[in-house]
Amino acid sequence: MLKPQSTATRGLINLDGLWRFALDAADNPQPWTRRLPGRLEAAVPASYNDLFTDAAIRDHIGWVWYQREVEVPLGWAGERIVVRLDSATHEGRVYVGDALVAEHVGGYTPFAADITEHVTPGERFRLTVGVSNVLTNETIPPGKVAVGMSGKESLTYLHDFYNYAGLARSVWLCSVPEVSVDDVTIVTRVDGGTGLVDYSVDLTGEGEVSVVLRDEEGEVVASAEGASGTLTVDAVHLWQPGAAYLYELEIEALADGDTRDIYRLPVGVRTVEVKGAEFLINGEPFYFTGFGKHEDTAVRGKGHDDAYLVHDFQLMEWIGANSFRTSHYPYAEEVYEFADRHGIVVIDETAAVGLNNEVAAGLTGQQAPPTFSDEACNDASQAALAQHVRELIARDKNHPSVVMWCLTNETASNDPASRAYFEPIVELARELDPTRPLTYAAVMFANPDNDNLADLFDVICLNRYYGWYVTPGDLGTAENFLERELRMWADKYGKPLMMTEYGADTMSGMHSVWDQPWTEEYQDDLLATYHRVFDRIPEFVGEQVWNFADFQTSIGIHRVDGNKKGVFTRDRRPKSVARTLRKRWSEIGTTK
Ligand code: GCB
Repeated sequence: MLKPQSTATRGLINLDGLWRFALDAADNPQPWTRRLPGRLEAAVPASYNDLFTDAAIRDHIGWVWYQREVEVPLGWAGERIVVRLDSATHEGRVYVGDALVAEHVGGYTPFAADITEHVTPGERFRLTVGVSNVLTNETIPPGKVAVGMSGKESLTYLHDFYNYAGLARSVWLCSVPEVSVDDVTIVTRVDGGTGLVDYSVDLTGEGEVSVVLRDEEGEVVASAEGASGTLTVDAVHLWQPGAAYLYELEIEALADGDTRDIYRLPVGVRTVEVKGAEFLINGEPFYFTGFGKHEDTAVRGKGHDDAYLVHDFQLMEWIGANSFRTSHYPYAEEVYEFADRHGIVVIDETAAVGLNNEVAAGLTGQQAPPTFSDEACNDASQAALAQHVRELIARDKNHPSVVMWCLTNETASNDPASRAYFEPIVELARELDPTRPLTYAAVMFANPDNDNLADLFDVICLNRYYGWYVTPGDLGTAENFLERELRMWADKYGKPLMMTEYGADTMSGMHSVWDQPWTEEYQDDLLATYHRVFDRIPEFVGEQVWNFADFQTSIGIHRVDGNKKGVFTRDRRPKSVARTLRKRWSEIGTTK
């Protein structure tokens, strides 16, 4: 479903705010059939975990319930009425009154239900949403409910960021006309100074389509009739990294000559291409600077927040970053819209993180059970990832800021079995979007000799921790190891290479005159070491530091109240390295 919007033909009510909240409980079966017990209220959008002081809520495994009353406007009679959840992490069930109207698995993509049959304009209804935080080997990302010796259940997973859950994004009630715009696909091309906007519109119901393209001043620059076609924009103003420009496509659905629906979409005209070892945006070599990020703040967890959105982008601009990766899951749609408007380049990543049993084993010293097996990443997990890729590309395909899909973070690509699992996923992504390059972020166990996936992708992204997990405290050896490895990748594949993770945990305020891991100086020196190497490799097209900000993790002996590899603290104060990056990235700009 297209992102809901309010136009002359569409009504939109935001259902964010305080909802009644309760944990699932054996003594309250079918909680959607009545008012939730107790007095707890949860904020939407927000993860529920850190809102309450009760450990039983934070550590709860399974379903929780959100509930509120909703009144349908009288004026919506005759329209289709839809409830849309921007996400429910990780599984959602939506009830209108006693009726189940939607079920969705996958915590970071939207879903909707047509509830016209269940509601009456002018009347109120009870909206109940169940959300489960459970991860299994067949969810993306995977996880496991384990029972400890005391009989207590715990949820384990192979990614380090905390498993925040709940309604972390907005919930909407929408009215949509019978004849309406169901989907739009935009592909842009450039021919000299002329922009070509290929559009294709799907309608619900029988009708005709007419489209108008306006520039930022509101002047019509092109128009057309028909469900698909190409709009020609003379003297096109391109969407450029650091210099966004958005046209607006107005799509009108008509029936019997009358306007039935209007939907508007921002359009950035730009091209993306990988040529040899270069990553080209609008035909010009682009060098990525920036971060792997997280959706993570105190109290809200993964809850979307416009204030943090604005502030994070301000900090990225201040530091000279031109891009970020949505590590390790699709972010709230508002984030991409903001990037579109502000010329920030996005590598859009799936939630396929932790598909690698060796990562946990590497830390425990144990032998890892195989990642690609009936017990772990099996056919059902692959089908879940395929569905997730479909939902991600359907949701984000029209954002000019999105220049590449990252299909997985740190899977076991050193395992030959990874190929059979990922080859169909790569084919699917190429079929769904033939216009954008594909990548994956390769784990440190995968090197040019044992990796089984690199040839399937357009850009090789590496996550490397020389000087941290490998040779901690010894940056001289780290520099040698890094350079040797990067040259091997470059020589073997001749594809663009970039670093999507490098960094060091750093306690803000800790200092030393020596090479001491955890100090601010060490973070600065480690990054400088990497930068010297990057600057010596011609195939190198980008550097994204791990991480933009400190973030919450599950409990672990190598984590001090979370992962501290942020260039900013969790409350967004710069560590010393921020000024070093600011100098380097401001000089680089968009091309090196
Ligand atoms: C990685 C992961 C990232 C972790 C990071 C770390 O390789 O991709 O999610 O947070 O290492 O700091 O350990």
